[in-house]
Amino acid sequence: DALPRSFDHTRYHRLNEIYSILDGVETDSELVTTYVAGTTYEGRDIRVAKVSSGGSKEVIWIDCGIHAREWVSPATCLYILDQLTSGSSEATRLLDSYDFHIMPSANPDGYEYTWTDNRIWRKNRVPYGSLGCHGTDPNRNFDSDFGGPGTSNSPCSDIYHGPSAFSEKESQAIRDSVISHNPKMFFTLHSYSQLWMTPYGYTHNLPANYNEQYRVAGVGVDALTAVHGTRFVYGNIADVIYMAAGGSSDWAYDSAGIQYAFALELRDTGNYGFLLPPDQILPTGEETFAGIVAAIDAANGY
Ligand code: ING
Ligand code: ZN
Repeated sequence: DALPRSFDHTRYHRLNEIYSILDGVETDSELVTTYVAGTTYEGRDIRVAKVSSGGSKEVIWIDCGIHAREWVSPATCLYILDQLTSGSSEATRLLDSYDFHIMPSANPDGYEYTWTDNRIWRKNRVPYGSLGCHGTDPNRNFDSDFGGPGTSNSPCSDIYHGPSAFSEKESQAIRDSVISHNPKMFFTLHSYSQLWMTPYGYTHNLPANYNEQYRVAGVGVDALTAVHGTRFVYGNIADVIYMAAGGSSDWAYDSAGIQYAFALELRDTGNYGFLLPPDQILPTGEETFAGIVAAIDAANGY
């Protein structure tokens, strides 16, 4: 449509650019309001864009960038926000039934650190312990078998679970927003490995509705692959990647009661890894959006 657009999917953005884009779309689009879900240790806002055509509808939750170095994840949240505010017939159809809550940078302190100091930093930046180490892994800090397999109690580890469940502002922000908006579906976007994952990470046991989550994941993957031929593997976290306790999607399913709780690993399979070239932002966004739309429709029984 004729509205000014502030999106640029040809490069990665610093946090202030991401937030300027949110400000721009909030100003330009009647569909968008933003809110602050939390404030980090270093004082940065953790912002969420709510996309809604009015009324109170079922909610779709999408968070990106919980791990700092996975740059294509925030970029993909911005692509999804662009699509949902584009005025397309598909966006209109989706917004007739759903409100979307999109958190493009769930770990802003870590993300900025990857731009200024260490491109492959993963965690947040809170100092813990006597060894001068920084950072808790927010995706080990949820109350889903906290401290269980695939976590570390060392503040120097990349998978440090933190001193207690929900000790961190980043996990608190997701918890509090999710609980208050009660989404029907939960998507958390990581990179890399090309996986569409269902609970659980903390155990090889399967959740009660595993067959249904697996069905919807399969529909999502088929639609994703149809766009550019990108192959994804799907299944439960513990089997398709590794055991990992304290993850957000396990918490979303077990504690928040969300029946569709997916963790996606976007491009690639390791050729570039976290350093995915910016010319892959657009195709990654296109295929991921197609997959998520198909999964939403599949969960609605289409
Ligand atoms: N992978 C995820 C990680 O946190 C994951 C995999 C997802 C584990 C959901 C547990 C729950 O290790 C990356 N690349 O971060
Ligand atoms: Zn990750």
